[in-house]
Amino acid sequence: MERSFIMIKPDGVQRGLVGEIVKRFETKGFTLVGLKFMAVSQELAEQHYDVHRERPFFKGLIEFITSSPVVAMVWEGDGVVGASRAIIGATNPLSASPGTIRGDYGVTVGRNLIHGSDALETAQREIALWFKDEELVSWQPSAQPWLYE
Ligand code: IDP
Ligand code: MG
Repeated sequence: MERSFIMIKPDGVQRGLVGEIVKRFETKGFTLVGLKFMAVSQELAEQHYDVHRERPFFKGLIEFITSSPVVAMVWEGDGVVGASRAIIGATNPLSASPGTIRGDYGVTVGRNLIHGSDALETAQREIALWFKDEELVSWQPSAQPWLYE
């Protein structure tokens, strides 16, 4: 089944939103298959945001992501990559719809609380970058027959 890489950024952790954010993925019906609370190294941050290396905000973004711990997660489910982007909301929290995580809790693009993979291939790359195979647990939630026909 499809998997996505989701990370609660330092502002989400510092603002005490970990439980609230995890809850949104959990109650939607997605399955948690990996989770770790961690400090992010300069190298990992730069690899993760490699596509933005030439952007003017890159330096500030790396400083922000490495400034304080994050929660790195892998969630599984049908259509989880696209659905996660919808749950998260637009990159700029001021443009993000109410009801989305960024729409409900953020006010500025440089502090937008959470990352979610933007496509299947990106998800595969990011999961491999952040997690070892043995850190991911394949399991069958007992609610599965009540979520999928
Ligand atoms: P996304 O997180 O919604 O996929 P991207 O465009 O991939 O958005 O940008 C990655 C991250 O870089 C954003 O989530 C945000 O933290 C940061 N970022 C993007 N654009 C800006 C900007 O104009 N100023 C400051 N930070 C930005
Ligand atoms: Mg992105």
